[in-house]
Amino acid sequence: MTTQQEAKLQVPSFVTNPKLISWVAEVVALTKPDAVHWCDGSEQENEQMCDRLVQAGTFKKLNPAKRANSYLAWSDPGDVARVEDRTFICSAKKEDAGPTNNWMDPAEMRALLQTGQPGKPALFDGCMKGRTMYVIPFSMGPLGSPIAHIGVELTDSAYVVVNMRIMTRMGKAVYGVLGATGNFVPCVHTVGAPLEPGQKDVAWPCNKTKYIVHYPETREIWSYGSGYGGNALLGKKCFALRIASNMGRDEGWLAEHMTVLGVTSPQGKKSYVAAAFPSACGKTNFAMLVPPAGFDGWKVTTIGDDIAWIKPGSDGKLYAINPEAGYFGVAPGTNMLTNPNCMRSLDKNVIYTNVALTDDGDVWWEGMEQDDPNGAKPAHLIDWQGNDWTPELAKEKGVKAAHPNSRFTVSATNNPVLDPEWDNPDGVAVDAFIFGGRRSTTVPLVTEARNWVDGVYMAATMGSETTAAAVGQAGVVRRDPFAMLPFAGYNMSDYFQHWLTLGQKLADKGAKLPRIYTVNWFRKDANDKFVWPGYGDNMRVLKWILDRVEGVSMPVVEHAFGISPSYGSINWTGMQFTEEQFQTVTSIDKAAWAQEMPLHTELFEKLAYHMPKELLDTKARLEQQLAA
Ligand code: SAT
Ligand code: MN
Repeated sequence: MTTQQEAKLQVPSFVTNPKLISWVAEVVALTKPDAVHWCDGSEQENEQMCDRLVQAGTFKKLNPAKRANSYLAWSDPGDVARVEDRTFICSAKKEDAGPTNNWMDPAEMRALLQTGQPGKPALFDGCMKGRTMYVIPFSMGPLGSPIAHIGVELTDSAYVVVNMRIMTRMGKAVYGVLGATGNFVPCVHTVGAPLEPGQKDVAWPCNKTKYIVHYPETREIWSYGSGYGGNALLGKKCFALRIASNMGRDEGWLAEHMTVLGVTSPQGKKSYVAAAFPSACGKTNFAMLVPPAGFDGWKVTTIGDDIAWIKPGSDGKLYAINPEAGYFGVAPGTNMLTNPNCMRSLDKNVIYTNVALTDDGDVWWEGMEQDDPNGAKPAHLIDWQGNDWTPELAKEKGVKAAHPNSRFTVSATNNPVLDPEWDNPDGVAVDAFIFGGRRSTTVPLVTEARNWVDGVYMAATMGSETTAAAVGQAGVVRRDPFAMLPFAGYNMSDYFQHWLTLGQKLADKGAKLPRIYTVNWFRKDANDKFVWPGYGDNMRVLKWILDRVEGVSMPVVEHAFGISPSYGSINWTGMQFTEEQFQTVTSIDKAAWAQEMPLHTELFEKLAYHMPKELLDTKARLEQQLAA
């Protein structure tokens, strides 16, 4: 290091990890920022960042009487969601990334991003010129928890800093846990928009070229060109799922795209379920569910809304933590009807991204008209692209006030139904796994798998209609195994095998495995209308699941895929839902399944390399049963 470089580094006395310091120095030398800021996570630092973002035009401060200490950011219109086609798993061997991930040879990728080639400078070379590099130390999971892991993100985006402060346990204490010898996952992020001397910055810098890159063997993340959500907040999907799934495979635990929620019965019995759904399919709503009429004394509490890390305990049970500390939730559709607890958590200390701005400095998104006494939309708004918006314009031209993937970033501690155990370093014991897709046909409301292998099969073959959470066409059915298609950091067949192996290991030890369920809240009728009301009424299904786990005796419907409730075994108090409607959401249509099974075959053919034999056998058995 030259003295000039050392002076630029400005290592504070509380940073004592030589590996961290030399890595930061290396990345500084490559990316050439004007300055380095080591984040301490303090209130004061946060204020400074927010002021900086207001000055840059990235943040608008919202009316404090409406939303205290809250801000609104509008992104570049080309930078609004995860970019799956620009996301790479650069394992040494292509087959280890598998056919569902984009792969590039790590040496080739490093040449492109980090080292350059003759006549072709590396993308990260000088990418932070004119900007400050922020060093963000963060813990995924409670500080010092045996289930938690530490990461450090280097970024040139202050927006990332303030979001990471909400989404993770971020700050000075993490350097303490790291100490002089601790390990961390290195995460490098740039918006990819260096500034020439005197050049004026834009409110949302980003680059048309985007790379979201993971090196699973060395547990590294390099992200270029996007400032948005899962592309830029590297603790989230990049670390907590893609890198962590690799750590989990090697070390015998699970990193899953799951919400974890607690359910307390009127008798005070507490259970925990972990539920996987694809992005923008209602995980946050499920995690904060308000039990409906007829469920007096029942309570649902949140451990996490998006990601779970699950490790086997010495008693053979599976213990889950939420590695995150906040929620990066979808705004549109959220209202007092669909998620009152969420609405109540959004009045202070929130960062909004790509929602609309009201004339009195508040935020608005599609669905909030539900909460207006007259069901009315505001007469005027500024939409997420900064244009005037009126209900008339929306009707005429179909312009959305908020982007369909607009988000709120809010601390878990704002949640009025946060589970008291959410920060417990030991995690909570999982009683049941739930897997759900968005399917307007075919898949019944709820099914219990007869055993672990059948459950893994059902999760592995899950399909779901695509949403706005990723760039691309929405509403197309694609296979989304375990809701992990965009997030599994290694070969999907090996991932299936990992689930099977873990189950077998626990069973061999005599452990009682959590039961596995699939659900589908999204069946539609002949008029294209949802039949199941969803939201709070999902409690009725949840209770059936917990009754089953408890061993409550009740009549059930047995079918090829497993066990479903009879009409009479669901608590319908306070709800009008006829037996006929129940049929519409639970029926197994043989013709529909005859079309569905070839899609399972297609998936298994694509994943033929290392596809576990148990799953192939299960498929053959199901096909036979359906044909009979
Ligand atoms: O953009 S994120 O990955 O953070 C959110 C999501 O798509 O689930
Ligand atoms: Mn998610």
